[in-house]
Amino acid sequence: MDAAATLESLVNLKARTESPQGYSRTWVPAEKVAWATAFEGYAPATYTAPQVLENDRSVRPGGWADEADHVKAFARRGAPRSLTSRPIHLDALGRPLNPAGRTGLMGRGLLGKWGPNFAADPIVTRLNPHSGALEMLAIRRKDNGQWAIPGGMVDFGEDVSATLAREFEEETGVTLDMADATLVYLGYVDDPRNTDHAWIESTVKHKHLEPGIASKVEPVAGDDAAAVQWLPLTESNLATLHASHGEFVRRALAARQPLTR
Ligand code: RP5
Repeated sequence: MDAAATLESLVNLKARTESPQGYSRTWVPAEKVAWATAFEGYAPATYTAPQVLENDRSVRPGGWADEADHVKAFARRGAPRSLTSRPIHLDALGRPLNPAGRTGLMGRGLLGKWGPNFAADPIVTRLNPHSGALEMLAIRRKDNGQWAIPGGMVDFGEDVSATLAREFEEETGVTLDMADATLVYLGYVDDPRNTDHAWIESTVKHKHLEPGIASKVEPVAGDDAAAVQWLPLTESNLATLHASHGEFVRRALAARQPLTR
């Protein structure tokens, strides 16, 4: 399987139809999502959340966001580059354009960086010791109440394999070596926070726990999670996972070897 195969074909379903607090999206019909398709009068609002502006790392030590001025940000850290190695196109003002097309909102919204914001998503599965059902250790997100892979954002300068293990531990309380996990996806995430100028790209890895290891796992929800549990990977659960997480799990399961109890 091509781990870098993109999910841009989802035409920003969640990035057009879900609006976190502060977002006021212009409606973009599916057939007008592609930048190559003319959309006369398309002039959505511009929004960058106050907490993003407060975390401008050029003025705040330890800040996690770019400067408000994208030209200054790129002068400091270089032009934005995608995990997929595909070129990132710029608009007339030099702002990076969402590779999946229009979202109905300009600016960075809740995302710190102009262009791609890198995340890491650890999919950890087991077979239920009683029912034999395949399950994933999942968290319920505090921001939208949806079940999700316990992933998170890559810190400045952090190695992505360190992010996978760190986020998994922060969200679930479980320490796990992710070095031998299998890469299942690399690229665009249809996240509700995406805008025309800022979006999430993730490195997704899968690790299946054998019964001896899985039985020792004692999950506890971290500060960022409302709840944590072994979630049965039924079609209905996959369909309601946060962002593109259902598709990530489908890809992980399609790539796996047959599992034994
Ligand atoms: C998702 O948001 C990514 O796939 C990742 O799971 C997550 C990162 O954002 P936070 O959990 O840090 O808010 O789209």
